[in-house]
Amino acid sequence: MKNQAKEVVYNLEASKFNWDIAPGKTIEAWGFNKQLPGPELRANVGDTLVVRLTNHLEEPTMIHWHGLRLPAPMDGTDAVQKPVAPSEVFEYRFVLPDAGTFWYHSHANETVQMERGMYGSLIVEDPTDPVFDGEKVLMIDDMKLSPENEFTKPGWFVPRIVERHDGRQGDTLLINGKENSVIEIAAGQTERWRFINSSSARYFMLYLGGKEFKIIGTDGGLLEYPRTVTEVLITPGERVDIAAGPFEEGETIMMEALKYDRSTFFKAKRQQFATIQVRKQKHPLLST
Ligand SMILES: [Cu+2]
Repeated sequence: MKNQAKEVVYNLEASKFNWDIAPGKTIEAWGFNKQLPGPELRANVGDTLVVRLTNHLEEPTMIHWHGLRLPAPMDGTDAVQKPVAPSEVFEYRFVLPDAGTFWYHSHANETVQMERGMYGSLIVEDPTDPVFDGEKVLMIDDMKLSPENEFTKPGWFVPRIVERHDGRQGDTLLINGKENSVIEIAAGQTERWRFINSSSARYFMLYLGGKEFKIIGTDGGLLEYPRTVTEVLITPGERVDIAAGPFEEGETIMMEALKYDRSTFFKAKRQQFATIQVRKQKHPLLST
């Protein structure tokens, strides 16, 4: 059966909204469709992606399509596009020439807009992609918040020079917009996990408690051969697809970022981002 190229349409509404990064911990986020990250966009290679952006913010915005090959006027930077003014609508429309893990983010006043959550994933599938038992998209981010859960201004707490040198790195660690999230996988399953580093400065050395996993894809799509490792570096903007599992029932595995020294003022340290919980094996005869 041959796949027909089609038009895939999404509406993205940019606005401010309250978002719980943890129970009782609410931030004023800026984002798309009142979600953090914004909606996951999915299409097949060869499809035409149509995204209608409506700007409900009080300032201009626009969307950059990170990692995609597309016509310059659709690329969403101020070099090629007039920013979308408040209450205006802009339609992005382009063909998806490559399969892989991509993402989108604001490219206007990024230090504010991106930091507050204006990003999401774009997954381009190929019918010939390897098949797994499941798939997850995991967007890595960090936020720099005050004890009152407000976004700190540059120069708050740390001198401006530090942020200028190191980049803005916060101690609120998020996977898909949540602190300390629990990621579930059934025992015996192997899943494709698509990691996207949407932070502005964090070098994320992915580590799953010493468990081996396979790197199957990177920014350029699938690798020719998978590579088995216990850690992999994912730099800001970068994507890494891994095959995770199989794990044993009842296992609890920490998803951590190992320390990675990139000569910053502050010493790099090992940090926990999420917990992986391995659930009961799916029964092949009972599953639908
Ligand atoms: Cu980008």
